[in-house]
Amino acid sequence: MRIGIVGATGAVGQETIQVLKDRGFPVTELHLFASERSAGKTTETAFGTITIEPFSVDAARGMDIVFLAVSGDFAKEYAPQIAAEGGAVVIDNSSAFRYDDAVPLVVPEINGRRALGQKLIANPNCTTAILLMALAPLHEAFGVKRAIVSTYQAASGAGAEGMTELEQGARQYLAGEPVTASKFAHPLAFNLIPHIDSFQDNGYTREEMKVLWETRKIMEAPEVLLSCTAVRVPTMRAHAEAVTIETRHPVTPAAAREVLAKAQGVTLADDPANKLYPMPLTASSKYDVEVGRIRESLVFGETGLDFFVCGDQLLKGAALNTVQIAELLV
Ligand code: 11C
Repeated sequence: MRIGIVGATGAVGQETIQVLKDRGFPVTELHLFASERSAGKTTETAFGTITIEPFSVDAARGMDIVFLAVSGDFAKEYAPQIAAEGGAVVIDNSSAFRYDDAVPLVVPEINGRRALGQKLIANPNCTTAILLMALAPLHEAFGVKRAIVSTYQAASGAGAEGMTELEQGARQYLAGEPVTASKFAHPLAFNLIPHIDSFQDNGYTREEMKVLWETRKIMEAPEVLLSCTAVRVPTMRAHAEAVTIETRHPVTPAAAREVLAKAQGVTLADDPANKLYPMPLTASSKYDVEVGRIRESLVFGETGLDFFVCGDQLLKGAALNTVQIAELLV
């Protein structure tokens, strides 16, 4: 298949190239599109040395599948043009179309069938995709009524520049220098920032609201109540999330473990006696999302659970999920 990646020089674009290679996706041509600034430069990839091309709608339309790893504004303008009659299938990483009823929002293990026959498919926010790998199987088995989520989000959520800023900030801090911040609202090294994306009128951030909106759409469960506190933490590339759920049907930690052990894309990491639980360092660079610390909720009793999830933000949160969507279409 002729594959195009727009935003190919960014963290998600780079990861997408590698995932296509690692999963043996049938790539016959790979075209990397980026800004005028990068166009003409060559880049070493798992598919060999490739010259970066300036983006044009015509060139993108000539592909079979185009991955968009760019801003929502760019996607809003160009995705419909690329996907229009005779054009390419577009898989969009941004939030531009996620809440559009006509556009499927897909996590293949959960609602992959929604992607079939579609020309424009939205990829969820990384925080939602990682959460739902655990939440959706539990919802199917026990019916999730309400959920409370607290996130611990890695620097990679802010792209390659966010990761560089964390690294530089750590060096500055340890050298006793002032820690500078530009991608993040405050210095991130040795800090936590309860502020991701913009604040909304209800006091939540847009990142927090995305988790609710996208959970309802992907699980096809508009009745689920969920609130989220999203926090940026000084880890590099795996998001972690502490989750409390109230279920419709009784649930035990053992029954939940049984469901999650069978869930695709999930690794149970739940043996506290042996210090085994999900952590950013163990979940990084892995396809599976780790789930552990599963216990009966002290608040909801036999209709509630607490657990911890951790997944690679650039993989299941972005590149891997988009490539899995593409695999459904092949
Ligand atoms: C973060 N979740 O960690 C964000 C990044 O809607 O695709 C992804 C934003 C999005 O900052």
